[in-house]
Amino acid sequence: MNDTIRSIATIMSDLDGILIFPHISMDGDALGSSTALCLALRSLGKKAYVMVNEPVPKNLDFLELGCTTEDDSVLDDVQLSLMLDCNGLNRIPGREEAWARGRLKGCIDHHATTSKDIRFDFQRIEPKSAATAEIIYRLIKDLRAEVTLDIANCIFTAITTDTGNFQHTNTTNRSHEIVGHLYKVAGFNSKAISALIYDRRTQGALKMEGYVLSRLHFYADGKLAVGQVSQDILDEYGCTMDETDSIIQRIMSIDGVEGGCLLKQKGDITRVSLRGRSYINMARVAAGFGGGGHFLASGCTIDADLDTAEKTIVPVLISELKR
Ligand SMILES: [Mn+2]
Repeated sequence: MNDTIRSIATIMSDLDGILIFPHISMDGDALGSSTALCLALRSLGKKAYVMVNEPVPKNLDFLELGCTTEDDSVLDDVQLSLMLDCNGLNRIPGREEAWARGRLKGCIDHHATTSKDIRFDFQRIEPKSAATAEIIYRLIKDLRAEVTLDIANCIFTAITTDTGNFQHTNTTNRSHEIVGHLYKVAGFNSKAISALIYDRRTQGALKMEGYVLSRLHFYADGKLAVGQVSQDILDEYGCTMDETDSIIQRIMSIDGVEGGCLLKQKGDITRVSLRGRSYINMARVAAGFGGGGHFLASGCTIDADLDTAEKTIVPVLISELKR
């Protein structure tokens, strides 16, 4: 059962000491939604932090804004632990203890794959929202907090990244409408923010991307494309894993590709990014490996090296293509 945004605003108005939890491998929506809400709560005189256990990605450094912390004991009294852009403990690994500190537990998300490991005191899950930030923007309005320039930048980043710059099928009238409102915030400059997000790549990152793209494996008459990113390749070009995020979009730009899969070495295991063009159910594929996500964009982890992971997931992807 979904709670209304208004009722969530009413509950939160009476609370102080709020820890916000974005999902692991935070992206523009997870961090942007979290920071936007954190700033709004602080503007209302409340103590709030975004609880993380990994560094903020380089291209999103302008969204940090003094909100993130890795310190479990940053607040004496946690009245609310709030999950954003995710809805299960498997999405906040390493932060379970901090999560448990909240006397109330809440969740605001747009992922349809829900986990049943937590009983939330309130929740709102809108699978039709392109970004969690579309819910957060309305919540900030209902909290009667001002949408400042910093908050506008957070919301814009969240929506532009989760919609693939307004190109994915999740983009709606409302995505544009909310962004339309952001243009009215004094100082808002979408070009400048887009340049911060998308146009700060290194020469090495482009070369690494070229290396990976020139070695794609194609299956099912070219309908499935699989790429591999090893730690060695990242090291050779002086890159970090968060610089591989754009590769999957490049894969999906190939004519005829219905399913894209990028395998990324993380120590002894492989992280998997999955994208679909129109009909392949990538949420189901990811769920089969203990991961999660959306119908056309999901992710999971396979406890194996890159080649073994590829041999494991390719048959699943091929059979999903045929369903
Ligand atoms: Mn999201």
